[in-house]
Amino acid sequence: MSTLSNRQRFNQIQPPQKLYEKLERLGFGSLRPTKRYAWKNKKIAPVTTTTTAKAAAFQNYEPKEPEYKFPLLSFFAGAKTPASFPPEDLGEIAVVGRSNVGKSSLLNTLAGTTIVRVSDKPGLTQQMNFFTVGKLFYMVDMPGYGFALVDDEERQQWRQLMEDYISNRKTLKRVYMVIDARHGLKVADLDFLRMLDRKKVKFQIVMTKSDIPVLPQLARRIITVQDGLKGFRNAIQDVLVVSSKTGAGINQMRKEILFLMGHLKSKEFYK
Ligand SMILES: Nc1nc2c(ncn2[C@@H]2O[C@H](COP(=O)(O)OP(=O)(O)O)[C@@H](O)[C@H]2O)c(=O)[nH]1
Ligand SMILES: [Mg+2]
Repeated sequence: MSTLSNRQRFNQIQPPQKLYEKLERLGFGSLRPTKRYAWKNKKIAPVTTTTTAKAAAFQNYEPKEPEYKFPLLSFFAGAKTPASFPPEDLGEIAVVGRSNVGKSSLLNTLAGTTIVRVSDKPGLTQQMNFFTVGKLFYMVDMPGYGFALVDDEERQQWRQLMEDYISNRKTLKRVYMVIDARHGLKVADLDFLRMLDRKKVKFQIVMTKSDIPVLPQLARRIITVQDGLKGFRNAIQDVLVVSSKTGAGINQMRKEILFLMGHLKSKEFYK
């Protein structure tokens, strides 16, 4: 029988080297070069002239990702009932998550704007907000769930609206569930994910505020979140890791969304 607390178990997770390498590529910094992480000390290949040395250097060289940008974000419609959803004329992604996890900030950072309302007060997104990204696709900012200050009846109504939307929206390509990198998947999140699974809607987890935990804690959190997704059929197993504050991971998320919406050729995507 294990006598370890959850916290102790969490701290015992040893994230693999390739996860740290991925986080470094995304812009989350790197581990301090201590003995324990000696493998982190490998040097960048020196500039060389002979062909074989050049080839060797090239193997260690990672081409810089192009910078992906979204076209102009504009507010298109706010909806409190299904009757006010805009027509299903473009592909669409929706962002869900608990209140205050950073959904609106994420949409702003993705689009390079400040037009989505961000707040320190939870529960302010009281309707579904549809934004157009140029004429390419819609992004939908959903009301936060698990918000304690609204009464049960109101919460039930929001839940119903979101379920209606998720069940019936033909152009919805993917739901991004935003979670806080410090906390991982909470009961309210799992509950929502089960609903998405029942409705057969593909979803992906986005861990935001990933600038806050120190790197080993962030890496451990990613591992526990991925473990938590194992039972879900409609989960994209890969977790997106981002910070709206520093911009780390944002380029990768833009790239994946543009690809999903059909605006990147697969050749560009898999480069
Ligand atoms: N450090 C940090 N803070 C963030 C990040 N994203 C959002 N926040 C803050 O978290 C709070 C809630 O953000 P908001 O986008 O309104 O959350 P929403 O309720 O899910 O839409 C605000 O005070 C944001 O400034 C992030 O990536 N890093
Ligand atoms: Mg919001």
